[in-house]
Amino acid sequence: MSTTQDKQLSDMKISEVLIPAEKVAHVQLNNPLEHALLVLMKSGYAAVPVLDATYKFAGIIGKTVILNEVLGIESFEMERLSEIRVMDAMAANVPTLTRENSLLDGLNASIDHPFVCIVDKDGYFDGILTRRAILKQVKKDIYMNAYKK
Ligand code: 2BA
Repeated sequence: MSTTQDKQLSDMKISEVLIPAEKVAHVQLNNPLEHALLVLMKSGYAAVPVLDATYKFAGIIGKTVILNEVLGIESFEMERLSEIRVMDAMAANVPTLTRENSLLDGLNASIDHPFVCIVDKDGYFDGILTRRAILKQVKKDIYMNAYKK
């Protein structure tokens, strides 16, 4: 049986390289932007998924969007961080895939997105597919094909 080690990217499914939900930093729809900014700063990520109270995927929130929300005419109005909720600032219209999608589908989506959120058939959050995971597989493919010649 072939393992992830020797599989071609074109034969792989997203489930084989997914970062599972329990390892992904996230925030919730009702959180104030202040909490979201804290999660982003502490984790070091530029953007993280947003989930509802039942762990269904709702969107993505990032540092740039948060800072834009509190940017006034001449200064940042930091008190607004506690007044605005994540649901009012997040990007909701982002593509999602399922763990059964091919890694090639993931590669296509990752051209425009640093990470793609993976959901199950009912919309529950399953994890993320990162550019890093895809690039590692692309590198393996290139090395494997070069070695075959
Ligand atoms: P960024 O935060 O812009 O991170 C860009 C790349 O920088 C990451 O690429 C990774 O290679 C590196 N990096 C950033 N912060 C890191 C950290 N705390 N630990 C290790 N490496 C770090 P990718 O791994 O391809 O991730 C793409 C994007 O996926 C990230 O963009 C972030 O928005 C999101 N992401 C990745 N892992 C996550 C996780 N465990 N929880 C939440 N979001 C995650």
